[in-house]
Amino acid sequence: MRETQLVLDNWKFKACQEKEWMEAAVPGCVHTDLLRNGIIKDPFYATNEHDLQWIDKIDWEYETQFDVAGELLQASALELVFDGLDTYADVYLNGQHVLSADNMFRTWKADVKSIVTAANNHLRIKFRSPVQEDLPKIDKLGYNLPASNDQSELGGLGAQKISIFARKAPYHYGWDWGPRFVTSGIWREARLVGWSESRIVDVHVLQDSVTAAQASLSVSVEIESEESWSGTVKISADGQVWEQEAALEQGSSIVEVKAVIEQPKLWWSRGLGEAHRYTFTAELVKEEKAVAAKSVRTGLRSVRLVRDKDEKGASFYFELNGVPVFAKGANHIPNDSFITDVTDERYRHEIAAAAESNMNMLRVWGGGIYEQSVFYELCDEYGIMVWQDFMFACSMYPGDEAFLENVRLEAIENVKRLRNHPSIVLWCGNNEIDSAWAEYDEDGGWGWKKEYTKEQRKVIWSDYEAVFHDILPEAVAAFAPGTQYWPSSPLISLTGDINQHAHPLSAEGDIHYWGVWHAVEPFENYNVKVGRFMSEYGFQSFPEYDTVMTFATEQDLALDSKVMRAHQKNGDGNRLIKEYMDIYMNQPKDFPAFLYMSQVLQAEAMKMAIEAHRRNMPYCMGTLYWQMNDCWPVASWAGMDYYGKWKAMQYYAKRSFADTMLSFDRTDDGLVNVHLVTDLLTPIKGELSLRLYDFAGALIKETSALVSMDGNHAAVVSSINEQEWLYGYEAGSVVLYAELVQNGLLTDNKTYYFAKAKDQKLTDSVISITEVEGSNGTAFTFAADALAKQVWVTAEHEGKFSDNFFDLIPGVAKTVQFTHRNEGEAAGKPTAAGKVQARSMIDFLARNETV
Ligand code: BMA
Repeated sequence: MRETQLVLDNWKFKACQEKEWMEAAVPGCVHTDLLRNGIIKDPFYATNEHDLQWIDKIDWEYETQFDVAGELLQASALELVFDGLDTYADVYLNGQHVLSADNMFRTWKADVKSIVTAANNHLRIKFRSPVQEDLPKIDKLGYNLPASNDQSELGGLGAQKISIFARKAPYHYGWDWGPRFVTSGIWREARLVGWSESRIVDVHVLQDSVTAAQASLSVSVEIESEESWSGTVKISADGQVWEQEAALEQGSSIVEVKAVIEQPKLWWSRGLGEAHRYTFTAELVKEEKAVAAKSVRTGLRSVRLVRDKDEKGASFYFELNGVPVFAKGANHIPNDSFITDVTDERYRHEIAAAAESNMNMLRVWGGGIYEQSVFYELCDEYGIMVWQDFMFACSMYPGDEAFLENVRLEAIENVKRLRNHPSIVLWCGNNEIDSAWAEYDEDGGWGWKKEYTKEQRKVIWSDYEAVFHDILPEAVAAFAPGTQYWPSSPLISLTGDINQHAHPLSAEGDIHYWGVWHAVEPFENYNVKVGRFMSEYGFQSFPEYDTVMTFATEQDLALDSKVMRAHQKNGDGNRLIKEYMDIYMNQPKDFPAFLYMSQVLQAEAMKMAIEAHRRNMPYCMGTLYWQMNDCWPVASWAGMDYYGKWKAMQYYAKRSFADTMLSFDRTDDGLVNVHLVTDLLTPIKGELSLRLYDFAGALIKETSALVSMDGNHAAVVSSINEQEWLYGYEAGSVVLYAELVQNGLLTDNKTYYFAKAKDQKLTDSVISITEVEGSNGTAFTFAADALAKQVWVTAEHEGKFSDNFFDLIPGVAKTVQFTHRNEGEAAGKPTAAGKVQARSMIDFLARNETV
């Protein structure tokens, strides 16, 4: 009998102390069920978060009833399977305790063959409060462990940080962009699974060697059998078949089948080629009949993290199918505080946005979850490489035997679950713990060590080493051999001395550069603090007005209002945005204008950082900004807000990540350099034009030249002398425009300003909007009669434009396309935008300011 299953639904839930049952949605959690039943108000609205902290202090229970019919009832093995229980759960079937769970990242199973009956099976799950469960562990340990982002105070727990005890998404306890909602519930599918004789539990396509000529694979098929038997294990893919005779023992066995594909279609990251995927199907054949089957999808590629010593330090880059790839992308956090609210469409919206923004990598950051399978499937499909953290961030963890064993099983299960995804190119132990603790640098790190005695420090560090230097790498080596493991991000390398811990000027390893923002360094430092691989850096902004209005009223629209403060989780955040805005920009005329300007400020900062990193290729080979997305509507470092709306920065990132890009910088002796950067492998040959315009659109000076450059390369292709070009003109009234044309087609263009934004003499400008003929309201051309900066185009319908927040030079028009955001057929296709509006910086400035 083939494996059959019954997905368990029709759940009810209640607080253990209450009598009344209410309807529940599974997968889901207590918070979303309470909201659906009208018991609580929208957790994201105003300051509601503060009033909902009681939920995690009490126990909750879920129950359902189910009948089992036909084949499933006949199955000789019956198993209850939970893909995710959050977190401390006791499960009872027909009154019998069948399992207890204590890790939301693991799968929980129980043999229930002897308990299940044909009708009215009663399944009950009790979720013990994670707070009550873990509070006593602090006393037992004798001290608090550091957990910088755990908002224990908001949760009514004072300084008691309990997040470190639970193998539960760290961000549930709050973060510097996220609310504190410590959920409980059945967060992934629950089902009854039946099988008889034999079944295939897992198929792993191990890629022993992959080149353009040949892929040599070892396909491991994990089989569970009730009795011993012999037969054939058959693998098929793309019309080819490989077979292996097998004599199976009773119980669990692994059969390995060797497979070779000549001239395979390789899996490439976006920009370098097709992200081709193969489906491999494994079958167990007994007496010429297939008795069990399972298919997996994977892509064939070779990937290597290259850390070769060089004259400056050591390289840090990913080599995909033999090609050094410059990694462009962002850090991903969970898309919602209530992860089961994230539909597949929302995942697609995010990954499609990454691809559209010319990214090729996302980092699944360690304070969230090992993502849902759909996330990785989309990354496979769009050619987005994944830097995968294990779920540990900004904290020290306990190291008792039970905890370590729990972590070991969690690591094995997740590595096994995700190992066929070609997108995953690296597993990383944790986020920022090596540098925060800084074991070998007495005065380094975040000051954590000082809180502990010598003996305590010894224990804490050896517990750290057990997890991140032993258990996790062992799980990767054993279950995804050949996959790179990196102990902590950032890190120089595992030297066991002071040279281990990363700092913003390390010439080896990866870097989180937070000098701009947390340490209030000037944006210009992005040009200087460039490492081999920039895995984090960022700058905050506010979401747009419409998003703010989903949680605030007109009365709340002030930076220091209670509501706006509740939607800013970084203590210094609002002050920092103000401070940097005062330095770099003019005064906004009102609060909505402030929101717009905060986005432009962030976008300009990120453009500087990204382009500096790319100009420094191949010294620097990766740039992942903090952060891609939001988990609720909030002021944060995200480029896309909670509703998936692109902030100014997302459009800027799209331009600065363009596979072939022009970029300017200025040397101290007054040269303005035009850099050309390309990630494409084909050489560049084209005409580079430079034009100097005044803000009214008069062409002052022009030059053009043929330029050529190798593929996968960065170089200065032109330099101009600022003084010469500006002679007789005011720096604040002119703009330099560069354009690269290849074979008659525009490859890229960029503008450069000689004066800081504050000193630019903007004037009123009328922006004309013309619908492109025949586009049915989906494409528009914009033109301005005086220079218009950061033109923000909005549409009546929900969706986005192919470009936005761009500068318009009079005479240099711009055409953009509108795509509607909706599910199904029309998704991502051009549709009518409805009424279109265009505003630019001048419209948001306080009029009494220098404009
Ligand atoms: C980095 C991240 C997060 C944090 C962000 C902004 O350190 O790893 O912990 O949200 O900075 O402070």
